[in-house]
Amino acid sequence: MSRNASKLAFSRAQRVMPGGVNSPARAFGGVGGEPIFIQQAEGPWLVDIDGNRYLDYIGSWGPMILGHGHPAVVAALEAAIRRGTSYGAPTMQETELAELIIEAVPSVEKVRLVNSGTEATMSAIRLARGYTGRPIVIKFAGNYHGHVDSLLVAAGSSAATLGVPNSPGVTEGTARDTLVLPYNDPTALEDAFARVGDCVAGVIFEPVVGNMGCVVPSEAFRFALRDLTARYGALLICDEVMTGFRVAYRGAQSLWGMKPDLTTLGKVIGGGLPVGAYGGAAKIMDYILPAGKVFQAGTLSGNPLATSAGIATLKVLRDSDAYSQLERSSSRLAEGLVEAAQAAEIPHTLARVGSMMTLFFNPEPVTDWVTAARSDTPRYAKYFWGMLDRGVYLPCSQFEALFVSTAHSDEQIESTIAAAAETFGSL
Ligand code: KE4
Repeated sequence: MSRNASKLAFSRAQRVMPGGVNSPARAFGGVGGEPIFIQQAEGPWLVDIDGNRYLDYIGSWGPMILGHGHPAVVAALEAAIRRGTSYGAPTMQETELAELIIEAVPSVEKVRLVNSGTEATMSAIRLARGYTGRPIVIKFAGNYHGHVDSLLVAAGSSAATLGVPNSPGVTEGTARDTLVLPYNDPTALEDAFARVGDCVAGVIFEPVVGNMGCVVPSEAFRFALRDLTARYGALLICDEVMTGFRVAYRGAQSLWGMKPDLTTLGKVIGGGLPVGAYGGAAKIMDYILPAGKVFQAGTLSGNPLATSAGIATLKVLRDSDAYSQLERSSSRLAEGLVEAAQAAEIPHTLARVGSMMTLFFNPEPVTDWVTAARSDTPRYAKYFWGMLDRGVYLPCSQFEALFVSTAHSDEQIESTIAAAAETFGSL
């Protein structure tokens, strides 16, 4: 496969943008080599600027659950763009998207639309601090919630200490109010609440982790999250930016029977355009300006193009058999990948919830960041490039999830499995 045009494009991009990309996740840092530049996409396909075609299992890191260029989404955007692109004034589309989200997610009574998942989590944290009057936020190692200063924090010398910055530009003062704990560790959470529980504003977690690879929370961990936050008066913030409308129409919280205080959303609800959202009980959300005093604003929040694409996407998901189709194709893909890895005697485990999954090059089950970090990342990199050369575009990191769309046909799932079997044989 020639990728000369991408090579030239990347060196040009590097001259004008840091690292040649607008998000480090796309820079192929986790697999080596240089990123490919995309010309266009349709259904399950990506086409790069060299004309190479790939089956797309990134789906823009989650949003493209219906595949690229779904007719309902294209029609909605074509109609919307003829009415203008942005007004800076309320529109019916914002209300309609908010109503769809509220109808789908029982724990959400009111919602505020923003432009990204980061804005959603940043605002939810500010709201939790404003609502409770408390400073501390608890997050978990291996969970990513966007580039929010107070969440770009690593665990201190021991996980029991408050956070230390893990990015230049994040001050000690900012990190000081963030406590980083191990995921799937109810005891660590209980100990933390015993020590600082009365100062905790909120606990933010991924209800199915996508950002250390796919990791499922244990029942004991899920119980501890809700029980301890309720007992100490802290808000439970369920970050469904990746899982919302992805793993189920009503989100991962519906799979676990959880009722968080706040939910953050993004990705799928924009249908590929920039939309984020945070929502929860009306009595909490009404603390947000102009109903309340917690400040949050945004020029393009609720943009008419983005909300039109989101509405079209959610209506297709709500009114079709999308999730049973996704379950069928995703379970077949998972089964085929495991069979191929076993046949090649590749040490691995696979975690899947709905149409998001990760094949870990790791013989032990991955339950937290410590176990995830023991994965064979060089081997993952070889797997990634072997699949790319066979026309399959996977996440460019072991610590991400792949996504199946409703546009992936049975034949394309089978050809992906065949490509994996060949690639495993070469590892
Ligand atoms: P954005 O600001 O990138 O829209 O959303 C941040 C975010 C928040 N919460 C969760 C659970 C997320 O997964 C994300 C973003 N996900 C990454 C991929 N794992 C986005 C890829 C990127 O940064 O380019």
